[in-house]
Amino acid sequence: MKQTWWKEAVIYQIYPRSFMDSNGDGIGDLKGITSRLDYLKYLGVDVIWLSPIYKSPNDDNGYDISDYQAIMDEFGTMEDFDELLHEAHQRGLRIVMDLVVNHTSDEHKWFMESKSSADNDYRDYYIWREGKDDTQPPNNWGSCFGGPAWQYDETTKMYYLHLFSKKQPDLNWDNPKVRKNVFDMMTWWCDKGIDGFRMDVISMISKTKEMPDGKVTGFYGDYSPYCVHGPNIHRYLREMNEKVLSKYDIMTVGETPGVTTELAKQYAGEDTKELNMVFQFELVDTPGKYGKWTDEKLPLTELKKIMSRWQTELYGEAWNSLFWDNHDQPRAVSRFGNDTPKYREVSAKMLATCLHMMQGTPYIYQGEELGMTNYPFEKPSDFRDIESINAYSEWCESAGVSHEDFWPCLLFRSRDNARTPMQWDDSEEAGFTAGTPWIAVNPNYKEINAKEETANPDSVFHYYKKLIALRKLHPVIVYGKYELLLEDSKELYVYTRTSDKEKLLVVCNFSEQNTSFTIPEEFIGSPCLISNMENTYNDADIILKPYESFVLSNE
Ligand code: TEU
Ligand code: CA
Repeated sequence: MKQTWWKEAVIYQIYPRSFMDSNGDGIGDLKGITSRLDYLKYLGVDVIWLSPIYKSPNDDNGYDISDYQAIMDEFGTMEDFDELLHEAHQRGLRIVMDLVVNHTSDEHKWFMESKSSADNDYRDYYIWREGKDDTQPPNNWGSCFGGPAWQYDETTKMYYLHLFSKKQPDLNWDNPKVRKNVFDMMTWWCDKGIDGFRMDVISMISKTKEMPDGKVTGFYGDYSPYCVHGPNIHRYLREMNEKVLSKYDIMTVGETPGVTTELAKQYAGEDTKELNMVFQFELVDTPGKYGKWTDEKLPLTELKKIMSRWQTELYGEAWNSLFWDNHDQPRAVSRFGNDTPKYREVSAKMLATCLHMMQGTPYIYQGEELGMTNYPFEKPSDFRDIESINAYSEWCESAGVSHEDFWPCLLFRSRDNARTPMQWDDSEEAGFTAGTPWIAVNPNYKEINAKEETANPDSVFHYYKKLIALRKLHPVIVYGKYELLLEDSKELYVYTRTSDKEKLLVVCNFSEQNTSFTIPEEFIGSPCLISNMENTYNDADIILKPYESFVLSNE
């Protein structure tokens, strides 16, 4: 297996709108991020992934871009960006940009041109079709954020495709001019000195020419057989690699909804010359009661099966990202651990142990290192996210699901859980802003905040710091071979990592019960690298406390 810096790195994801506000307008910004770089350096991460910071009307918080080479007004200026990049590099931190090129904003100049007439030079930059008849869109596809995936446009009396909101028209990647424009723009950022790209829904850029109705699931037809891993996807990625990526020492991670382990070997194979790693959702996108909306936890045996398949099938062949949460997911500790005061810290540490000892590049989503929790939303108007707002109206107001049934599902899965402001200290608005934040601060900020946790050596923060440091000392964490033990246990997640020189035993109690465990012979008397309890692991037969976890090394 090739050794590379991006396999050894730990990535920290920043959602700029909610990270740090420097000027009191209630919206996080670039200067705010620069002011907190020392905090990230102290934590020990290597790379920062910035969610989009480009000019945008913010229909989907920056994932709808109207100018790829300008900064969003609320976030600052290009000078602020240059300063951020410079200050990051001064500290040995790299910056990876979000690249959103499946779609643009409908306010992007390409789209304004494209819709202005059917023979405009930019017409073919997007995907236009005639309706089935005067009143019906070209087919039955539904968009990711609710409603149809087609929007009628008066000017030319045709429909355009938008797999996300109607303010996010899909680009036509079959047009070589689109590819050239995108590659030139990427080159421009690389020449500025950025360190990589996280590519938004990159598995969806190539669409089939035929666009038949999809199988109806929920309210609309499913577009995925025609738009996900489409006919030219690998050709376009290899072209991007050849024309841009291969010329720089950068890392690339493809957000690849729908990817299987087989396909990952193509997208992010050791030698396929496409991307460095995939970012896949098999664990977090398990279907629920109402589409993605559910309040049910995934059983541990199921979780282990999914995780283990990615661990074993990619070994030596392709590379994966490791994450429990991001800006589209609920908070890790609320979803996979236990966010009650009694177990929040210990279960957050257990989850971190479980993930950071696996094969793949770990991602920490802002606030996860503090054990930040889901938000106690009280009413529909508390939500800011287009997906949550549309889902509530689609399921409750149109489809007649009762508020009582849907509400717990929305609370459990809403993307806004991850988007509440970073909790810096116990002052008003958690030290995030001197003004009124664009989305409410979690009321638990007096107990859970960076100031308290950086000062407390037993905090979740210091536990993450220690895990990151261990990764630098023990190559087996990056390159070792994974093996699952106790497959059928409903309480324990136990696995080993093995290299020529060292073998690790990773033990995590996912349950709220005391659970017995026998340490395998070969690890008896082995030193403990990290544990979330005051415990020594010298005896073979032990009782694990709720959410206890530890790692032994028989180097
Ligand atoms: O998300 C893509 C994606 O697959 C989402 O549908 C995701 O599964 C969903 O948000 C989970 O609820 C990316 C970005 O990460 C997301 O923030 C954007 O809204 C989306 O693309 C459109 O750009
Ligand atoms: Ca601001």
